[in-house]
Amino acid sequence: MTFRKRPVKLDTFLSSHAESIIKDARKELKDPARRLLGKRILTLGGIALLSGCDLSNDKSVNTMLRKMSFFNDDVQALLFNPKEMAPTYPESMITRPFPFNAFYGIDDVPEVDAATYQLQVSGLANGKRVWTLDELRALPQKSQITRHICIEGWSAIGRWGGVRFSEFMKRAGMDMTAKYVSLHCADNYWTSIDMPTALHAQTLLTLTYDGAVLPPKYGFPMKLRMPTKLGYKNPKHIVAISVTNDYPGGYWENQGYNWFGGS
Ligand SMILES: Nc1nc2c(c(=O)[nH]1)N[C@H]1C(S)=C(S)[C@@H](COP(=O)(O)O)O[C@H]1N2
Ligand SMILES: [Mo]
Repeated sequence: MTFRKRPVKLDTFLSSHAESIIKDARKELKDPARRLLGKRILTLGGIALLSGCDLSNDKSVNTMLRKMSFFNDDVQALLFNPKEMAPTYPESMITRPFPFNAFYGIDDVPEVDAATYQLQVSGLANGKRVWTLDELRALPQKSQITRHICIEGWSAIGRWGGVRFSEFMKRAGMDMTAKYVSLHCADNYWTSIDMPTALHAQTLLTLTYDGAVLPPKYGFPMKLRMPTKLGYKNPKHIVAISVTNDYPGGYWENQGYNWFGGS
C-alpha cells in the first residue's frame, strides 16, 4: 500500500502515545462503523489514512478523533432506512408512570407560558415566522405508542400525539434538501437531526402525552418525538427550529455523545 496522504511521523510523541491513540480511535469508531471496517485499519497508518491527519501532535490526534466520530455518523446515516418503521405497542404496554429525565432535576423544569408561547422558525425556510400553539393544534394530529430509549440505561413505552414533523416543515416552507434541522429549547438545551430523520413518518412534533396536553415535565408545550432516535435526540420545550447546512451539534453531542444517536 502506498501513502497518498502525508505519512505518519513516528516521532517521540507518537511512539509513546501509539497504544492510547489506537485505543481512543477504536472507542470513537463505534458499531456499526467498526464492524464495517473490521479491526485491520486500526493501526496508526490506517488511522492516519482514514482521517487524513498526520498524528504528529495532540492537536492532530484530537482532529482525528473528531473525524472518526463524524465518520461514525456518516456510516449510521448511510444505514438509516427512511422507510423502516420503529416498533409500536398496544396501550396495555404503556409504562406508568413514564419516567422524567433532563440535565437537571424535576424541580427545575421550565414553566412555559401557553398564552405568550411562540415557536420561531428560521434559517433555510420561506415561512420564517413565529407559530402559536393554537396554530399548531389546528394542524392534522397523529398519535403513536412507541418506546423511548435513554442512553443512561432505561427505556419506557409512552403515547405521544401531535403533528407529523414533515407536514409542519412543508407548511413552514422549510428547505427539505438542507442537511440539518436544529432545535432549541426553553431550558437552553439543544440538539440537531439529519434531514431523513426529520422527514421520517414517525417523527412527530408532539403536543400531547397519553391523550392530555403535554405536561411540563415531559416538555410542555412540545417535544419532537422520534422513535428512531435515542432519548437525548428528542428535545422538549422547543422554542426555535432552524434549517441549516452548517453542523449545529447539540448539548450532549458536544460533550461526546454520538451525533446520529439512532436507536
Ligand atoms: N429540553 C430538553 N429536552 C430533553 C432533555 C433536556 O434535558 N432538556 N433531555 C433529553 C433526554 S437525555 C431524555 S432521556 C428525554 C427524557 O424525556 P422525558 O422526561 O419525557 O422522559 O428528554 C430529552 N430531551
Ligand atoms: Mo436520555
